[in-house]
Amino acid sequence: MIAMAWTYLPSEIHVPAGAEVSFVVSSADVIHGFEIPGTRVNMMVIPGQISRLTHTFSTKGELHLVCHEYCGAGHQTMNARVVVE
Ligand SMILES: [Cu+2]
Repeated sequence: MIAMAWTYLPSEIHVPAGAEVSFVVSSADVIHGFEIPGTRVNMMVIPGQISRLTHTFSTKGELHLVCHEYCGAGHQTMNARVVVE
């Protein structure tokens, strides 16, 4: 995924429940956060670097991916949807 002010691309992802999912993320502009509250998915996204993290979602449902590092005027609106199916 790509993080940029103030969204993630893609802004919605579908992942399988019970499978190990690898997130590979970079930033197109400034430092952003990458957090899915209620899970251990939590990392910084830094321009020029690739952030990687694996996670297994055990239950189906819709989760929100949010930016937890202040990145400018639209920071509080920066999110994406993660659908575990
Ligand atoms: Cu932000």
